[in-house]
Amino acid sequence: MFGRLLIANRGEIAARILRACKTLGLESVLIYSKADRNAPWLDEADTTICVGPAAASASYLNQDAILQAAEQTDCHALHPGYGFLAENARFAARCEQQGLTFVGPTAGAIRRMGDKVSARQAMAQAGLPTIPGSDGTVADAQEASRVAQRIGFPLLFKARAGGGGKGMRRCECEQELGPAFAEASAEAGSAFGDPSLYLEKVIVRGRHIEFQVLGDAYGAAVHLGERECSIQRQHQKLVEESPSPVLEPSERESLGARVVQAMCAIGYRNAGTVEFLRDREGLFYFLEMNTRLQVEHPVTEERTGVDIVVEQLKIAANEPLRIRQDDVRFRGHAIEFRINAEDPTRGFRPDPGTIVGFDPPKVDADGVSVRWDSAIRSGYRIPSHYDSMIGKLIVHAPDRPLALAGARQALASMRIEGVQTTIDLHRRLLEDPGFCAGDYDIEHLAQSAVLEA
Ligand code: MV4
Repeated sequence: MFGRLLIANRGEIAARILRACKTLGLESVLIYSKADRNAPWLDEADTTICVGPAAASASYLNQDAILQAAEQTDCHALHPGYGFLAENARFAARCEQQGLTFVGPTAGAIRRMGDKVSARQAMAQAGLPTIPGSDGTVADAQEASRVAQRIGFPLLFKARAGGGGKGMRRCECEQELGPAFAEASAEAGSAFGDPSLYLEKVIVRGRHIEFQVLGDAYGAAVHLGERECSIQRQHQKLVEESPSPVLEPSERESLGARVVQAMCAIGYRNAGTVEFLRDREGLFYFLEMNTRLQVEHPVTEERTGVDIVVEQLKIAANEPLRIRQDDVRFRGHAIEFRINAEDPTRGFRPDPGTIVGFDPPKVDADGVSVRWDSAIRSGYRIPSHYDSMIGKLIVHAPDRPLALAGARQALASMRIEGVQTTIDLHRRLLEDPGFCAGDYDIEHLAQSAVLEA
């Protein structure tokens, strides 16, 4: 294991990575911006170092400042967390050039999966089903029209450099292709600096189901099962659970095996997530691969008992994976609720401010546990410069009905005062018949009464 780790992130994930350092007896250095100088998660670090002013572009995204901080504090490795620089291939390459181990996949794997066209090609070649669509990018509406004749409507233009829904346009018919191409291309160009587009057939009312994987430096890989993340709003996930209410154990085994095979085929190293859309007939299609630790990783940790961050650190230190696929056991049901400081009466826009009262979630039921991944406390002032997520409530129970009952208890017991949050939304979701029955898809939340505050 390396000697000292730079944690290049903030908030709950900085606290989470710090916890993994303690588990491994690893020294840690935490970076922070001026806006975070009194932040609660800094208290636990061995060393802290300021990397710049409040604006993320000047601090948590400031590659030069972060690389210099690593050098100054004599760190041997860097964990990027999620967001910020976690999927920046150039940054990963710069770390390695400096002799700093990037805790994540190689720069090459990040680049390959960040390009959604090459990701699709790589995964198709590695044996995963992909959504019918164009071979590579489409140059203009004429080419799109030829693809449409082959695969039919509705179609989606997607950005090659995309993800998160930016640069996506849906077309119902031939006449829409021209304007949709122009809009999607312009949006992709300004958002990603790359206007290239590709086409896919629309999967209507799909479910978003993703597999967690781990791969080591010696070509071994395992999967840790799936998470269902279909409860989302404007491409922001709000609830994630495992198992998916619609995945049979035999399907988990067969799809999981294909995912592992694909990871071996591309030589994937460290933690990753392979996303699928499941259509209404139950068919799975590869969507994207995320080459980072994800926000919702605790759902998998609760269900498998594997500490994913500890595994990431061991893999980065060139230790072989000790987990064998046959040893991975899936226990009970885990569900995560993202608690964001957002105002439901104002379209869930971020509601930063000072937390003046805080009671953590509690549950008292046999076999039911709560986990609260957060770095807030009473008196904490949420800066306006960053993401609005302030904590994650994770409930683990023997089965889904008990997990939902535990979640109702936990959400009733917790209290955050001073800012508006998504707590009430989750309380209403737990009364929604479709959600409670496990009968939902990516459009469910928008079409339910849950958002009506
Ligand atoms: C799709 C799709 C339907 N059909 N692709 C949204 C963001 C990007 N990651 C991919 N996305 C989608 N791609 C085809 N061919 C529907 C979505 C989509 C979505 C996917 C996963 C989770 C939430 C979503 C919300 C809206 C749209």
